Amino acid sequence: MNKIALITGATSGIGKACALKLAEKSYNLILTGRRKERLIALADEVESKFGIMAIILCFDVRNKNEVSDNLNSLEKEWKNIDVLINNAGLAAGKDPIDKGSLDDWDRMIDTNVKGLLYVSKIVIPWMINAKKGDIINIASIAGKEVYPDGNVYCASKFAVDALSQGMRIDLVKHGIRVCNIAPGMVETEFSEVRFHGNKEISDHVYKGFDALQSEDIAECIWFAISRPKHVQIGDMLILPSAQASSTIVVKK
Ligand code: NDP
Ligand code: 8X3
Repeated sequence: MNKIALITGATSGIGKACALKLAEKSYNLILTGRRKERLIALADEVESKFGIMAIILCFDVRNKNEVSDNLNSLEKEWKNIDVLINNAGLAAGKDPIDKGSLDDWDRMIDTNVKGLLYVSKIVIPWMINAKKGDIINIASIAGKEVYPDGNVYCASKFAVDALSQGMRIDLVKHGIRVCNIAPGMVETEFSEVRFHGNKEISDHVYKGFDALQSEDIAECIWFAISRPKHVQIGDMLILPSAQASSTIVVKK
């Protein structure tokens, strides 16, 4: 059987680009997300274009029972996961700390931190058993520096950064590599989600400069996982050339 990658949040953006990149590299895929039609369409696409096998699991990473029921339902050979990409995540809102919504805060913390943990908790023992594996956690530049009105989203991504370090420390003895991926601005559905579907605001975010595309991040992830066994890429900060920090972006 080909190598196997499990990608959370494969219905869009970075997760979808990772699916296409790894299918091109002959990985069999476990594609997860909430939007089933998109998962079906992507599975069909990668199977027909690249001749690999893809299975879909439709669940919300915030729901620990859904996570464990779906992942534990995998057949034994599909539990032999080589690469876990913890990508599902979002920002909800961009408000000063005194104005933020509790619902937005719950959504971000439950998805970006607890969801990542729920998935990892199931997959890590399989990797330990196999004495191998790559875990890719999609953090953010927002997990390296806090910016105005970023408060809770930044906190959730600082948590992902800390979890990447913690996983690396605890899993090194098992031969598992952990890579923290910290992108700057990537043109995906991220801003549409963040601004609750307000296209007028979200369309503006990536205007006036060449934003990163999802494929740029997938390429970096492929670089990390395709290093020889003795090389571990611990952390990558990936920015558009027009971006110097969370708040400094040169726009035309
Ligand atoms: P998209 O909105 O395009 O994709 C987000 C993905 O996450 C979707 O596939 C979505 O699937 C999935 N997702 C969200 N919530 C849940 C949930 N509760 N359960 C299961 N899946 C979920 O955004 P990006 O591709 O940009 O985001 C991917 C990751 O990259 C996120 O962690 C984000 O924080 C991070 N990131 C993004 C940056 C950017 O500028 N775009 C920069 C730095 C980091 P579905 O809705 O079908 O469930
Ligand atoms: C997404 C990048 O700068 O919008 O994590 O927070 S940013």
